[in-house]
Amino acid sequence: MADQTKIIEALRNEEYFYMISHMLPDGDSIGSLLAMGEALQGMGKEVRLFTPGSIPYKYRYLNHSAKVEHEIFDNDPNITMVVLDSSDVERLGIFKDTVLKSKKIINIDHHITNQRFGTLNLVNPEAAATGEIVYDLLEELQVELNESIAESLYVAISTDTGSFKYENTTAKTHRVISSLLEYDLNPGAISQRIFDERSLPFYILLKEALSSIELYEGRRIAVMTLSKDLRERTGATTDDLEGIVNYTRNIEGVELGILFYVESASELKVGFRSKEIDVSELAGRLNGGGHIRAAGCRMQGDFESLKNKVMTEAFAVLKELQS
Ligand SMILES: [Mn+2]
Repeated sequence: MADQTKIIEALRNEEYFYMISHMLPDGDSIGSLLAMGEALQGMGKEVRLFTPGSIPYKYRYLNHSAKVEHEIFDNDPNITMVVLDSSDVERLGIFKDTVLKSKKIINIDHHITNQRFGTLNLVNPEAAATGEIVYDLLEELQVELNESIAESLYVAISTDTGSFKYENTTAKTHRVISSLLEYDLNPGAISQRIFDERSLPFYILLKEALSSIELYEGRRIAVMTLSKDLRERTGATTDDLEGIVNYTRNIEGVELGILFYVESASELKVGFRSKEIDVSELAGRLNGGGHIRAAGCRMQGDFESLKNKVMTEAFAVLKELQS
């Protein structure tokens, strides 16, 4: 029996679920978590929702977001874990060990680099968002959606498609969105809240990020550098980092955009964006992962030598693209 069928059975038959999404939660992880949580509760299940780390302010208006827990919990290996939008268990942060102890782990995701750590895995890299997979599951479970489930799924799918601008957007995406819009959603208000409105510290940080840009390889690679110290000086939170890396790729003629975020003297976070290069593969060479046009990795060591290492790989993939 295919995992998807077994997952439907498990969701129908089990009584207790812990639903968990990844750290540094984004709209897809939060929206999928809230939608699926509310749907299962509506089916009479006992459900607790978890994210490692707090929910970004702009998503806190979503129904039930206040019910999401962030602390480690007592674990009973018989409780079914539903992990959403997480390519590997490391991304579960403090919940990793608890999840791995469970006898039943349902892994629902769309990252091409997903490690298939579940006892049941539903991984569909064709789906634009985990929210799209959740929509299909709820349809198969014959769950009647309501306005708040529809809004959570809308947020999940619209964020992971960059408001339907990214190339992961498909006809299927729009079919799903079309049926969600039947539930009296207000896409203008949602996109103003989720995409357009940013904090003032975000714009101050963006100014610093833009002035740090270096161009390489005939302006085909754009590199931004930020540090935790700089971020804190601007008053920006880690949420405010979201989306900044996109400004590298958006420069005319740039193929590959890189953001170096220096967390500490020995820790570096790297974000990749591209127009044609498969950056999930590039990130994979550096023990990271992600999507074809948006990926990243974390590295340990001193900044200058890590930067050299990343740039060497970046130059190599650009050369492969040209050849
Ligand atoms: Mn996602």
